[in-house]
Amino acid sequence: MKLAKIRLKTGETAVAIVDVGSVTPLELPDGTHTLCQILESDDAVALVNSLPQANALPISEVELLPPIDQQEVWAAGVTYRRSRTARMEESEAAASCYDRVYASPRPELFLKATPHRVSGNGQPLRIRADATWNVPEPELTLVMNSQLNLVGFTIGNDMSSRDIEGDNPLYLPQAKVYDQCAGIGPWITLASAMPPREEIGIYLTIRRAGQPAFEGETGVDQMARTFEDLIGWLGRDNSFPNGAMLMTGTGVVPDNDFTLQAGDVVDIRIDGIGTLSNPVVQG
Ligand code: DO4
Ligand code: MG
Repeated sequence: MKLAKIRLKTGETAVAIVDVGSVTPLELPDGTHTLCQILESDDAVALVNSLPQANALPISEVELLPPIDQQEVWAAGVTYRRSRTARMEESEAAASCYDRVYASPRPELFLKATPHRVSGNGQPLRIRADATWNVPEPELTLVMNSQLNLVGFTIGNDMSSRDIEGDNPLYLPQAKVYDQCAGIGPWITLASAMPPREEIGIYLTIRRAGQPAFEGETGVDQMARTFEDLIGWLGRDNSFPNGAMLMTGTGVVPDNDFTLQAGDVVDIRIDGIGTLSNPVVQG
């Protein structure tokens, strides 16, 4: 089952079941069930199936909102060999840090975004006005409830300013966290509906003036860590009363001479979920 947050033509927002080409809004009792509350349930599929449903609508008739309520968005770094190599190339000074973190038991984890910095499908993502080398990072994103149970998956775009990060690793929060720095969506696939981890492909296409300017792909089987390991480290002495999302790191990095431009469109497709598409703006 896939669940989306949508805005109807009336302006009302709703949680909806996603099918091929259509969405079915749920009629939530007194508006008391947010997507986040549904994800808290021991059996989200059963809960959703027990709720009254409105008529299905063509997906083209609704606006897809980011499938997030009040969750913090975290990210893991250097979980794929490709990311390790790219970071070591971008920063001579910090090369050994990236090399060490790839192999260390403790992963790199950082706070990526608060909900107001997140863009959903079709909404713009930003490249910083003060950055010169910017890339999208296509990342399978874990959706956890307040107990850090892994309840679903979505697509994340960990927008990154490589010149800022490469200048000094202490600048990482500025390279990663700013307005419209995180794409999340287009919806959440509940865990029971995902393919096995070794069958999940991640595909990135960056379009410029309608033509592919970069294409790349990887598979979650290339990730050096397990989901359980990452969630375990995230939860150490850390509580998430509203749940959390965790981007699991990128295994696709464009060549070093590539930088995003305003007007580019970034499409990230992940098996079992769908495609997250965002236009890029700057400044
Ligand atoms: O260490 C810098 C960030 C790495 C990252 O975001 C990734 O590997 O996806
Ligand atoms: Mg990343």
